[in-house]
Amino acid sequence: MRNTYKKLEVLHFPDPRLRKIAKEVDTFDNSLQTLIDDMFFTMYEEKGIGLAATQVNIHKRIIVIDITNDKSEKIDLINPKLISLSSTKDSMDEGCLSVPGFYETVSRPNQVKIETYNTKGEKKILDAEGLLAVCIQHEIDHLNGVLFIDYLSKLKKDMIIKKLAKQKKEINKIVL
Ligand code: GNR
Ligand code: NI
Repeated sequence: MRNTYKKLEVLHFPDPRLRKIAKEVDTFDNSLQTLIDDMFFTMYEEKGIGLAATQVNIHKRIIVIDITNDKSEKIDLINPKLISLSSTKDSMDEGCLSVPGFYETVSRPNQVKIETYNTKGEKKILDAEGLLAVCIQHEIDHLNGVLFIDYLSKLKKDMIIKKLAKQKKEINKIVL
């Protein structure tokens, strides 16, 4: 473990780089661990419970998650693959570090099983439910260029797009 970490810049919607499809990791080396450490650091700094590499402009299939309040359960997922989804769904309010300030209800399967790799390149199976299951699905979506706002009605999504465009205009006015 190092004692200094890099805070990575998080891309914001509608940045087209958030739509890229991430590629599988094929080399399990020290630089992978370094990237994961920096992703955890960035996620904690931004007060998120998950972060996908896509969000920091790295288009590799890497995810970090910690849904605890005390940074006590770090989960890193490499090349995660959903192998089963429950037919029962649950609705939860979701937010995203790439769509700051917006929280909307999304319905998703409430239990998932994934196949994933650890930093040593060993294959693992993980069963999840509740918030962890939601978070895993939200993050795997990022690796596929999908955002939670894509699940909203056109009306809601358009409203968010309009508000973000307005915010940007206000910021530019101040800068000018
Ligand atoms: O911090 C986050 N909170 C959250 C809440 C409900 C469902 C998903 C999430 S993930 C989000 C961080 C993020 O944007 N990850 O990609
Ligand atoms: Ni997100």
